[in-house]
Amino acid sequence: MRFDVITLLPELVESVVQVGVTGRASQRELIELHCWNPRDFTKDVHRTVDDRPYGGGPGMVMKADCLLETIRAVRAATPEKTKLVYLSPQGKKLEQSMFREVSHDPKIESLILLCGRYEGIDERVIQLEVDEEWSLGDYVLSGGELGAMVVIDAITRLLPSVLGHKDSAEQDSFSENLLDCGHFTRPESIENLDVPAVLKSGDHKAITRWRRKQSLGRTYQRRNDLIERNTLSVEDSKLLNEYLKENN
Ligand code: 4H3
Repeated sequence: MRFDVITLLPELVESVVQVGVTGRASQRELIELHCWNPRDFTKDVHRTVDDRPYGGGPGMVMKADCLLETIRAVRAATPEKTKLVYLSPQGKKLEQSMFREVSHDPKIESLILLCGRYEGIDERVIQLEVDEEWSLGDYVLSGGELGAMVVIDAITRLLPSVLGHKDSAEQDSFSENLLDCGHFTRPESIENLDVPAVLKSGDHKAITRWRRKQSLGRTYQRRNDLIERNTLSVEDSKLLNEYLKENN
């Protein structure tokens, strides 16, 4: 997968391919990141990227001209099968299913991620060029870059052969709209808190069952909206009832 990010702060976005899982994926050429700075596409001596908003008010707006020039250059350098996404609080709230779709869709070979700064970008750029608007959630950030980095990270770890263990992405939280169970490693006891005995039993069927029960119970208690979204199977309902009985 190829990511082209349009940003006034390329150093910030590039850090995502310098470390961790995304860093390794980039080294192994499973992903490619290219940053494009609209400042490089200005034509005036001051390299102006922003201007005052029509109608007045505080703050500045990113100018359309350098953004359109940047987008034109990006499109010339990228595959046809692309989607241009603007990160903003007005967008569709991101969730795992959207990342799963993009990571599996053969019609998408690359993503162009457009990051605003200041008060935002000239609305006409959105009308002319943006395919989708995506949001991290109901809060305002000083730029879209963190959103772009979230998108790159979340998609990269779903690409085949990025994660070491074959199904570790499928086992994650949200793979089935459920929260994850708790995880434990050595030592067996910390300040009188013991690892649940079943996890040391070697009984893999019992372990899978315990983890599923924990997932269901935690989702019910913390994010009931996720439970209400799908109807639980008979077996899952039974497990959830057991969890609720065991945990008062
Ligand atoms: C995305 C971007 C929040 C989100 C963002 C989010 C700066 C968008 C500017 C940038 C506009 C003004 N804030 N919730 N900020 O995903 O270009 O909002």
